[in-house]
Amino acid sequence: MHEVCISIGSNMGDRQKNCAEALRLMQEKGIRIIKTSGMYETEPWGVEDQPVFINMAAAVGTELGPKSLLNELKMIEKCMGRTGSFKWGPRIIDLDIIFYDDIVMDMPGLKIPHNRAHERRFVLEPLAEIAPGKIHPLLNKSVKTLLEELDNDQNA
Ligand code: PH2
Ligand code: MG
Ligand code: MG
Repeated sequence: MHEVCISIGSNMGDRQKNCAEALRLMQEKGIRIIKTSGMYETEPWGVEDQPVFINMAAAVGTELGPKSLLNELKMIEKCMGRTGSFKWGPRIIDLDIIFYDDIVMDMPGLKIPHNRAHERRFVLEPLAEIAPGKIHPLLNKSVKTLLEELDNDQNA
């Protein structure tokens, strides 16, 4: 079984319910939910003029390869009513693969680790709750360390 860290976000509709529903749908598709963080209300990053987000993290177990898992997650997003918004725009649900075992891959549409995870508090903070010791395979630093570095960065 492969261990995958997923970042979950929503800033439209009933945000808590959307995150919970995404977890339920993952489970329904045979993705094992190992651990989940609490839900965090976070200020929008990138495009600031949009509703605040709920973000959380989940550690899951799956036999699916990275690409198949991504397809399943995209199907869940679509099934929950996500439509094509603009980049960093508002969404009902967003399911991002942050880490997949210790894999490093760079394909069009799928970069693992997620290419901006280490710069984003809304990703690192929930993740640090459930997997503080997880090592970023490119930066060779733990999630906890990356979050601390972000805390110390005046510009973050
Ligand atoms: N997702 C984005 C862009 N900005 N900001 C917050 N706070 N949380 C998100 O999940 C988020 C964001 C694009 O995926
Ligand atoms: Mg995202
Ligand atoms: Mg996404």
